[in-house]
Amino acid sequence: MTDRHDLPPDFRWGVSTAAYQIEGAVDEDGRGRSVWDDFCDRPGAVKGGDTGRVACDHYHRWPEDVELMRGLGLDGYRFSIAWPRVQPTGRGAVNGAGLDFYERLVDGLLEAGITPLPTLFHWDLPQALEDGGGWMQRETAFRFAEYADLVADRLGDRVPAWITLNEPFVHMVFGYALGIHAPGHSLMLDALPTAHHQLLGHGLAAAGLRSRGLDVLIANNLTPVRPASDSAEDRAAADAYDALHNWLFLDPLLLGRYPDLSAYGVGEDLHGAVREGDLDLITGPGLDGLGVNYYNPTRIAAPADPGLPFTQAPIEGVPLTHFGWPVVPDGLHELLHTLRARYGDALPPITITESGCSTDETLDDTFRIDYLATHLDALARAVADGIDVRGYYTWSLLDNFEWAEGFGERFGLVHVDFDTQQRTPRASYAWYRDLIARHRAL
Ligand code: GBH
Repeated sequence: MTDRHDLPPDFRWGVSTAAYQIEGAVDEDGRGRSVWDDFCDRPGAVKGGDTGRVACDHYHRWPEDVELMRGLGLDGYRFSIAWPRVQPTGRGAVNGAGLDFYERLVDGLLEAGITPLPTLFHWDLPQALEDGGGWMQRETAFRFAEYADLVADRLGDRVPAWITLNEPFVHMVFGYALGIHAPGHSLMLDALPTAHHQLLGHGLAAAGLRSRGLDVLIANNLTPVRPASDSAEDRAAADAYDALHNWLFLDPLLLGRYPDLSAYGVGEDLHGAVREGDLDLITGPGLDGLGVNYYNPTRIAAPADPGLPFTQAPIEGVPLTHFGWPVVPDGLHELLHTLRARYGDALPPITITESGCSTDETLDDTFRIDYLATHLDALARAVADGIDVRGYYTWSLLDNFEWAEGFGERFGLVHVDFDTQQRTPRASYAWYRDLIARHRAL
């Protein structure tokens, strides 16, 4: 077991969650409906018919959850704010009772010595905005900035750093291209305007936050892309995938331009979504940090049939998580190097805003401990190589509503019994707590 003396003394330790996955209380205190409420009502949309209606009941049990965090000795807690609690229809006056909840949570965290790191959008768009086209509509970007402003009005005096969006790639692909997540559209490449509108929303919100002296991050799920072979076809396919998954959501932020998507037959205006001056709005505010959600690398081969310029190939010979995702800690090291090589001085300091794995219900989760330990080894090697990584937030504190998988995939340091809401720390909870304590003592 390592003491992580290889990470800087001010390295920050955290855990991550998201509103719809833990809060429950979907009808309380004036909360409006989100796209996930509607999506969960669709027969067959979520495994087992599970919904986030109650989830971990965190809306009521947050004091107990903050105590669990205090027990870990965390520096930071990344959670998300549910837009429909703040603005039930995504526009107009603030719902004070909704913001009160986050104010109680923020004050409880601060009192426990934990810095809140809120994400403003973790996929739970107000359904009323979706009824008007959701992120396919440019208008949604402006509504998002207005909402960000309202939240910052209330909490900006106590919360130093903010994450605008969580994983805009996953939201675009699962939500709008493939129909696996809410709002459940299967637009394939026609979903590309949602990339631009999310990034525009980020830029507009970031301008407001930064003008208040607040730090702004975005949390992207990034994956090192590996060609299935050395063939020119596989390499071209891998480049095409890389552009869509990674660079579409970073180049505009850090380089002020969209990557080449010609392999998709798509021009730099992303189906006409990009207007004159938009890239300045996206790049202009700047980023104080880049949040990286890392789960696994992606292996890509030439397309099996025409339609998309790539096909995903399995990664073999490595352990798989309960979810079936390959465990490749080295991919994190590789990814961090790729980011530095691509962006150089334009790369802001990095925080790992999600990293973790699902297991079965076991409390003796040595699989998770190994996962975290080996990923921290890979991270520490990148830090030793001179890459500026400031913190590590594990996904997740609690077992929770894992989107289309329902409650079947468990990512928690803490086990949750969804019948009784009993929380039981797993072995990984004690391991993480001790790791943090030893790092502090160095
Ligand atoms: C994140 O998404 C979310 O932010 C969070 O809400 C969620 O609960 C958590 O992760 C766990 O899922 O096909 O084997 O290559 C993660 C997005 C997209 C990461 C699919 C892994 C592919 C696995 N994920 N991806 S594989």
